[in-house]
Amino acid sequence: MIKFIHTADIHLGTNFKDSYFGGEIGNIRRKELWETFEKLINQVKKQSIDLLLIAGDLFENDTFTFKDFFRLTGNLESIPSTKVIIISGNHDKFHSNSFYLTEQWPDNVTILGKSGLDSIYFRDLNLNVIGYSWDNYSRKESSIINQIEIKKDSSNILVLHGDDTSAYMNFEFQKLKDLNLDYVAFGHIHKPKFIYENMAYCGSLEPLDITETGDRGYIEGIIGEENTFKFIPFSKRRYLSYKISINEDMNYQDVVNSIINNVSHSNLDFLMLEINGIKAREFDIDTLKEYLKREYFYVDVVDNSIEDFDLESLRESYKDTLIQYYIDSFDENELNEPTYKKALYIGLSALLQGVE
Ligand SMILES: [Mn+2]
Repeated sequence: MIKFIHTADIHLGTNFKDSYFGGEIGNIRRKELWETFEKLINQVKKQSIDLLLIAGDLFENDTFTFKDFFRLTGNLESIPSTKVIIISGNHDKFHSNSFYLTEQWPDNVTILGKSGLDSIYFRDLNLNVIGYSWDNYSRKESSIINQIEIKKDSSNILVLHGDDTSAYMNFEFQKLKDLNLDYVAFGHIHKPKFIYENMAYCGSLEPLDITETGDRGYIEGIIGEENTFKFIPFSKRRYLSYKISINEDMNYQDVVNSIINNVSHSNLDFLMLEINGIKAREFDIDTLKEYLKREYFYVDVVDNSIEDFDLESLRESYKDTLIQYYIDSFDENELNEPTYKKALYIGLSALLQGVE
């Protein structure tokens, strides 16, 4: 039986400078990437994992320092009985000064693909691991797939970084399936996804970009009498996004309830909230923001809602103007229909802005 953990897209060293959060939160996230990676190494120890697969983008070439390298190899050294397989991705691709090529890595680490398609056979596990890495040269990858040879009478795992659409390193999933490998470990797409039951993207270990919503973690696999592969949520934080559509009849508590009943709730998570619809004039959005800020680690509210209008008083104030005619052009009975009402309100907001 072979027990493995499949991870990828950890992006150690990312400084989050250009990210949505940047600044202080970016600094925190940079540290947390390390901490979650170290937690994963502990998990490897605790579960006596035979094989740790890192399918590309382990670190960020531009910002990964020598100190970072020292910290990384210290971690990998601490699991000497685990075989660590690394391929490079587009963010840590090989170049002349690459840590992958210039530095000494711990004995239990194998960097695959230093010159094209590559493999290593572990006799004690009767396991063949095939891998391919990114470098500075662009190659058409479909041909590489034709060169993959599985080792008969042993288990075979393939490690790749790419997808079925990119210009560089693209492969057809079906073709890989036809190779009848025991498992294919993909990196590159940050959202965890099983392509087939034995071919998967583990996703990023921690969500990196604001769009990386939902669970993040790694894949745990067993190759033996029965093969099992399953996703394990593991990230410290999640980025959650929620769009709420409100109406003028909802009071503060209605809006809060709708949010907490529909979005999971943890003070470790980021919440990206978009508010649409029509908001009652008494509704206090700042109180809502303050409340959510206490409930989540980070909250971002985009308020697209339109404040409810008092149509009668507007008609009075703007008697015999375009605004009154505009209001009167809408059928009062149909204003119960939310989209109809919203159309009136959008037009009114525009007209009133012109008046101011
Ligand atoms: Mn990546």
